[in-house]
Amino acid sequence: MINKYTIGSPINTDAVVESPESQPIDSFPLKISVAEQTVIRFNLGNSDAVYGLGESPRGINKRGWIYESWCTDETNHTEDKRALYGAHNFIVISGKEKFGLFIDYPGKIEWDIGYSKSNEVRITLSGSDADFYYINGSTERDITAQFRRIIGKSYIPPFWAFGYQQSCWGYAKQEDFFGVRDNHRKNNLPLDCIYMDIDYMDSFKDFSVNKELFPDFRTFVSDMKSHNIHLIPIIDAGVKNQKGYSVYDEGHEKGYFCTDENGDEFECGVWPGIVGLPDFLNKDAREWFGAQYKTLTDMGIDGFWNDMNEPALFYSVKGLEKANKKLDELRSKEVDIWSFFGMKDAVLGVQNSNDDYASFYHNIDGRRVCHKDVHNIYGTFMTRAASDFFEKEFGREQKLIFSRASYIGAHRGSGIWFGDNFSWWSHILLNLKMLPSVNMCGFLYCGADLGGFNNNCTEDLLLRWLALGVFTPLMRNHRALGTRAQEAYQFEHTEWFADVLAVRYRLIPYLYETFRRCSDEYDMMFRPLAFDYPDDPLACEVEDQLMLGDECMIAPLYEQNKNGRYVYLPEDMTLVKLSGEKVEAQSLEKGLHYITAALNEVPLFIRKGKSVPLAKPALNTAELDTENLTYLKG
Ligand code: MIG
Repeated sequence: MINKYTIGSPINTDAVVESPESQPIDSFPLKISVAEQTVIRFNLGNSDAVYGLGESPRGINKRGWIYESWCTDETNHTEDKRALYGAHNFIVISGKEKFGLFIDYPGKIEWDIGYSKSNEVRITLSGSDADFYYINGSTERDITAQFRRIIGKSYIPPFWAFGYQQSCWGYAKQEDFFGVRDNHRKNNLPLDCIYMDIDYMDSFKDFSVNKELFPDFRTFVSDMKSHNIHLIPIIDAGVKNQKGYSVYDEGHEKGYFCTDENGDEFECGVWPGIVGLPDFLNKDAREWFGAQYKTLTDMGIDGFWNDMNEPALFYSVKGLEKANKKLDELRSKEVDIWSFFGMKDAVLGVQNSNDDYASFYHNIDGRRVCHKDVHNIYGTFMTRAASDFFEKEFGREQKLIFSRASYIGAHRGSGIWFGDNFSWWSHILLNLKMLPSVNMCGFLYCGADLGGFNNNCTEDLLLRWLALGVFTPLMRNHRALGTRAQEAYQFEHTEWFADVLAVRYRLIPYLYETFRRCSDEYDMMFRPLAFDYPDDPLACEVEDQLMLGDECMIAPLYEQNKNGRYVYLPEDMTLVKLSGEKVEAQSLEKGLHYITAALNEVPLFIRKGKSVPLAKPALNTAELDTENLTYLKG
């Protein structure tokens, strides 16, 4: 049962596809004070849990911290953070009383979930007007399914997007890409996609290809495809401000870029230098930007990742001027410790500054709207530009597309990846914890940078991380420029990587079926154990295992120098260790067990009476035999 309540005239975010009639706000079941900043408050029972908030820091149970909905280019996914790249305003309260709450509001929201007062939730919007959806249901899974129904079905990518994918910020020349392909094939390592990061472009100009690096791009793409490798280029939000660059010229002429206080084009700096920010919230501008992808699809490209669309701003031209003035001022004085810190703050403050987000404007159906009031839907509408175009031009499920920034609603046309994590053991666990939360918000096609984006990866870290990534729909190894090479063939025991990656391909028929079913039935692919065993207090506290589909449980190893870990079984299950073609099964009883797994083994727990199909290993999805399957039985 879903009730909707509306305050004022909210901006249409397009998050919801099936909206019930609004009820009078005085019948809203929670304490709500409507003012310049609308606030909702309610109490929690001592043992209530709070689930949701999609792509956020911290635990599966969100209680005990303060979060923000504010899409942020956050390069440090540490516990002290409040926001990452997504703004996913849905929570489920799980206690004696169970309910769901979705706040459809595109500006900033603060979620104090037992941070100021341990038994109180206080949600503060940065404005007043919003739609609120209050959802009653018998279980957490049912409440979530009801919510998922109103936000519409989740995006389904092409089948090949379930293959293993290799990425690196730094691949530039054609030879780099050939090398990645050949080294995988040579070492019996499966691979379906190679990513092209910003270096493939000419001067970081969207929809351009560097001619010196790729003299015949079309042939290059089709050559890769003849080896069953899809190339996936990146597209950044900002369009290089350069006369003579047709995308910029056209956008400028048509007034499709965001404007500043004076109505002039808002100028900010990102990778290409000064850029115009396309006004994706303007329908015409959005259609225009979407159509630009054709330049690359015409050359055989069939997948993209949209980056920097929070939007990330290194600086604005005005912000940089202001900072420089401040530096001049401070420099003219004798430098003491305070002016030193003043300088530091002046410089660091120019990036992703709130002043900048408050100083540019959108044109939404003729209405001039300040960016800060709609910040959280910017990235979604960038990705919508692409996904709408793909659907119109090629039909559903033909193109791979995923985004860094997102709001609920983006899940209908695209996937997401979890941004710039680190090669840290703790980030395997963070990856696991985000999965059920983003699934609750409709994002099924998702995954983290396996092996970690920042810092140097080690062989054991990558193997353990891949043993989780084997289960995530997006299975991509990606790293930052200047970090230690982490392709599977870069390490000592290449055959161990072949063992783990083979398991992915063996599981693809199962994962793909489960994925489709979850999209069709508004279900979660990954669930907290609490959703399946709500009456088992031990299961309800588990933060490092997940239910997968209706058949399995996963419990990856996430600590260095360990051969095993404790796993809690909420019912009798069969533990299977998968490695290459090998399958080792063992029945285990409900309770706590110490299970071991070698670095080349993937542990998987199968529920009693359930079975999981397994294919023969393959080197890419095109060669995968999805007909002749054997079955793992629980
Ligand atoms: O400022 O394109 O999250 O995956 O490799 C960094 C370079 C910009 C951030 C993305 C990352 C990508 C990187 N980008």
